[in-house]
Amino acid sequence: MSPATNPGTRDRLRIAIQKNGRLSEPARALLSSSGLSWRESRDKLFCYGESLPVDLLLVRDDDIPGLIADGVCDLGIVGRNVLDEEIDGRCAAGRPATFREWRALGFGGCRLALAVPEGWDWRGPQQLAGKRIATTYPNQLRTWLRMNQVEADIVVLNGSVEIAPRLGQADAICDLVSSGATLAANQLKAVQDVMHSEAVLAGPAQPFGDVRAELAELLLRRMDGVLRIRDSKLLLFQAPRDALECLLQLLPDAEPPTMCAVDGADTLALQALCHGAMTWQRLEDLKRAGARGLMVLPVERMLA
Ligand code: PRT
Ligand code: ZN
Repeated sequence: MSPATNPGTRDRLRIAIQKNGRLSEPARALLSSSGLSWRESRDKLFCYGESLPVDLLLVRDDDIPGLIADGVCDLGIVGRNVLDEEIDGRCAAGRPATFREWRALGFGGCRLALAVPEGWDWRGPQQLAGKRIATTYPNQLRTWLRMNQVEADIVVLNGSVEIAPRLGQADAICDLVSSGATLAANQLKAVQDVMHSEAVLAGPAQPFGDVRAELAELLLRRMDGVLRIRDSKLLLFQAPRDALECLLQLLPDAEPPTMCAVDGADTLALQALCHGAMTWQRLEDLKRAGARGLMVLPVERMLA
């Protein structure tokens, strides 16, 4: 059960995911909701697909673009920040990437942002001219600086970027931000977004020429089914017929509901697939508008 390295034709699909980290659990959850199950190798580096011929390679996220480029893996789940950094780097070196983003996956959201000391009065990108900017994303920062016609020094660090200004290594930083707590703890403020990131499915720029094409298509179809209904809920309720118009206005994110008459013709039983959050506030609004017996059910999967 070891991962034979054969970049040519293969009859199994191999997907690289992060071994440990922010994206590992959600990536596994998405793949298992898409119907995959595996047997894990003893060294926990490889998972052999049991339900479908789709195996997993568990790696560091930074290695995923290279593994796809080298044909060791067919697909990968990785942050767009990591993927674009590799793509920008390869373009700058005059060897365009042979892989690309296939799908945005809706988890692992964050942004790559420029941040400066809190005391700075930010007036725009030109303020960075001649300054030193610390980052682990030099290629994307270089692209952004070029687009904004700013000449600045890029200080490449492997980690702990947020403390570089305090250590005197840099004047500003370009780093990932999600809640902003790390910046605040280091007396920095985000002033400019460089890119928005989330986990993405990455794959080759060219289609597969063998059975992997069908497997990838099947997987994408299933993933799309899972992603489409990720925040969706099935709403069941009854309502007087004359309240229908008002109730439907409160459900702008719902698919056209299925209805049937109960108690003669005056009361309707409705079932609607809603794509937005079904909060208590919304349920109370629906109740006030005449809905009764409201029930919110999770939706596990959907095949259109
Ligand atoms: O070991 P390996 O190399 O695989 O893992 P890693 O340590 O490089 O990656 P990991 O697990 O930290 O992150 C994996 C991916 O998660 C990243 O590439 C992003 O796509 C995504 N992601 C989402 C984040 C964040 N949010 C995030 N907040 N990655 C890192 N951070 C860090 C950020 O660098 C900063 O240090 O969290 C800190 C900021 O967080 P806030 O909430 O204080 O703003
Ligand atoms: Zn990493």
